[in-house]
Amino acid sequence: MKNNRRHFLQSAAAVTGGALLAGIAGSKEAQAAVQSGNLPPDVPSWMKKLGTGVEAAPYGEPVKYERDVIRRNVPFLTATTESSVSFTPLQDLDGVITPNGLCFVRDHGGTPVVDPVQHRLMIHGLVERPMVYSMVDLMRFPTESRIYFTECAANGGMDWRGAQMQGVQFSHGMVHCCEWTGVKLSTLMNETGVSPKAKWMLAEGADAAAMTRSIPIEKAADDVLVAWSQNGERLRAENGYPLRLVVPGWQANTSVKWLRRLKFGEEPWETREETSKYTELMADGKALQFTWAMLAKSVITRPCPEKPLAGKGFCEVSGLAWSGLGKVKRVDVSFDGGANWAPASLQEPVLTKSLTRFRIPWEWNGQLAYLQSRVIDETGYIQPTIVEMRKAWGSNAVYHKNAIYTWRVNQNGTVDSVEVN
Ligand SMILES: Nc1nc2c(c(=O)[nH]1)N[C@H]1C(S)=C(S)[C@@H](COP(=O)(O)O)O[C@H]1N2
Ligand SMILES: [Mo]
Repeated sequence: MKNNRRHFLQSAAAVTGGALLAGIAGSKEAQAAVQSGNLPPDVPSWMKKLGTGVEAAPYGEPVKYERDVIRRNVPFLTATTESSVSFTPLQDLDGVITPNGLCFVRDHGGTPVVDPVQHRLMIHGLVERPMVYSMVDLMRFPTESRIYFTECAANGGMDWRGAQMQGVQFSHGMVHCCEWTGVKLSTLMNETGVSPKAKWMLAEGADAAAMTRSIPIEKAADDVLVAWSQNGERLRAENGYPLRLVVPGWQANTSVKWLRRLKFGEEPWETREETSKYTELMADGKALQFTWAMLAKSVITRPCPEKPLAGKGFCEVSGLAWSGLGKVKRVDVSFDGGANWAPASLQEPVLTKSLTRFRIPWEWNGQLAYLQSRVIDETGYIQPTIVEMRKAWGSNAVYHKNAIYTWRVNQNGTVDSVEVN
């Protein structure tokens, strides 16, 4: 184990010298392509005629070669496609922003198609000036754009009792990270004159599930957005068009989509989604309620089962880390199942409650390896091991699993999801 670490440090030093990169050039595919006549020194077929005109794609789509970069679902997870979830293909993404068409979708009653002209947001309860806003009204307020991750509380829940999801798309893909634009909820709270007596806010969606959650007033007044844009364009129907709540760092269930009503009151409403669901049954038979923040988590997205290693030698290990409590401070990576750790580099800027990309160079010697990542956030919270989690949460839990995750790299370069404890 100690030797592994020394080996790692040596290879990282060699990489900065650039010498190892020579080993990457000239893959078998590249050699084969040269034979086809479509690569240098030949002039490829697509250089011999004009390309398509700009009007061919008034709204751009990915090229046909990227057709398998899609959201996917797990048939055994949910009974119907209306109450279901499709997962973000984390293995195919770079950087931290999730493209709109690839953001995981979790619907409890299907995606409604809401007419923005008819849509209204009602604000009432303990307020001085109850209001019903149209989309045109809302869009006249001062706006903000903020980058936040959104993670379903159930992300990773299928692996609570042992590794079973063969792939990062399904083990970690109930998270996305977008630049949201809208009006700060605090602006609307000032505008409607929320009473000092109000301690809670109810948010209700305009879908068939009428998804409804209670949110404490301190959070509502802090960093919550009432958003109509996602990565620069209007929301996608499945992510809440024309209006959604964005509750940074908290379980995504509180980020109510198709937002139609906000009510202020003195007590939580004890809705279905905060009593029979989204509570955590502990070992003693009691349940935790209102487990809001998504605690720090990280995962290596390359390599992973969907992205095996191409060959021995240099390999950049890359992944994502996030914390619902603030910024990512550090990510460590282990190549030997947690015996030794080395710090990864973090892509700047590191933003609060956003996905953060980490990277670390690795020299793979063709041997079995157990890759893990471990995040520490700015509050000092350290991502726990699965053993620590089970000790704290018992074995009934489903939500909020944020344990360190392990990829076993096999000698043939394939990658499996395993549990190390
Ligand atoms: N109105 C409404 N809002 C909702 C839901 C829903 O079913 N209806 N699902 C919630 C859950 S459980 C999650 S994880 C997030 C998912 O957001 P996304 O579909 O934009 O990824 O939306 C939340 N907001
Ligand atoms: Mo969720």
